[in-house]
Amino acid sequence: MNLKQLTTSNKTIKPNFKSGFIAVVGRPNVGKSTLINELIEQKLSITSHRPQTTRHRIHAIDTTDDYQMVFVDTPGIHIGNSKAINSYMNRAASSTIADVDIILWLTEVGKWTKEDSRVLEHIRQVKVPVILCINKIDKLKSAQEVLPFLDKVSQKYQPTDLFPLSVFKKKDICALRELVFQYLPKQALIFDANYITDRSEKFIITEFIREKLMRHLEDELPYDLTVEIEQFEQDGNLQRISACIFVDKASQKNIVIGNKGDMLKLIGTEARKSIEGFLDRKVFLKLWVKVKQGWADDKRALVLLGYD
Ligand SMILES: Nc1nc2c(ncn2[C@@H]2O[C@H](COP(=O)(O)OP(=O)(O)OP(=O)(O)O)[C@@H](O)[C@H]2O)c(=O)[nH]1
Ligand SMILES: [Mg+2]
Repeated sequence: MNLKQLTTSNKTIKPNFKSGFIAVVGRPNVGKSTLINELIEQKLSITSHRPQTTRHRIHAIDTTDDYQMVFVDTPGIHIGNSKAINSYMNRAASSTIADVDIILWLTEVGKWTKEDSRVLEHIRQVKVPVILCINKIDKLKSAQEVLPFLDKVSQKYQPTDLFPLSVFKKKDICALRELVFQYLPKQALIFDANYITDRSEKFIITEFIREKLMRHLEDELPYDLTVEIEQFEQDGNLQRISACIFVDKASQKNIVIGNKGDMLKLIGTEARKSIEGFLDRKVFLKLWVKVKQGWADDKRALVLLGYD
């Protein structure tokens, strides 16, 4: 494609335009999804204090006059869980590593685990630039404290760049974006300039509902549930959404509903606000809870529930 001829939003794309896929990978809970939301300055990927929040690969697209960065959020690569859904999540992450222009590998300062070593096994196979991000340095009392961890990880692997950061610091996010820009290949837009994700509105909405469930429910319960949209209709400026929360056991249904429906009401209110922010219109959200025993370890059920 001739870059000079490519136009978008009535603007000519610059001849030095850059674009590419940037995988964000790492073990669970290191801050991958939070980083992506900060990089694109929009909430697309769900986050929580719990490991294994992200279940699907999601493209988050940032387009300017100079570049298009397609960040690929991935589930945390993990060990110890052997259900079909865990294999699906690990596969979604490891297959992404093999097929991008740049890798952002996230770890957490001071906490190298067996799962980081598992990620390293995948990273060793790649030939593209790898930026090893040491996240959560805001937890340190002084910047010096990062040095022993930098030493430790450098002995295991020499990335293209080592980049200590806190995802919550704007300065760090800007510096990381500039570093990514350096490694982006010169090429035309991959997606239309108006796209922000490869996922549908319905997908993002099920994720927002699941985020509230991840954040409010305790113990193992959030891992035993999934969300499916049953009705999605626009009525003027009102979006009517009906969604079903599938749990694994009958006893879990009562916990999700809560005492006099309190929990479901809380989840519904918080999810509705997030969805309204995302869609930029009023939302009427109805939530149901149903039991679908064994769904997380049933390959056919997983496909029907969107884990394909
Ligand atoms: N203190 C601190 N906390 C952070 C930072 N970045 C992320 N977190 C927190 O770490 C937790 C996990 O963040 P996520 O973005 O969901 O992590 P993830 O790597 O996407 O996790 P999975 O989807 O489970 O693989 C959340 O509670 C975030 O608020 C950071 O720089 N500093
Ligand atoms: Mg995540």
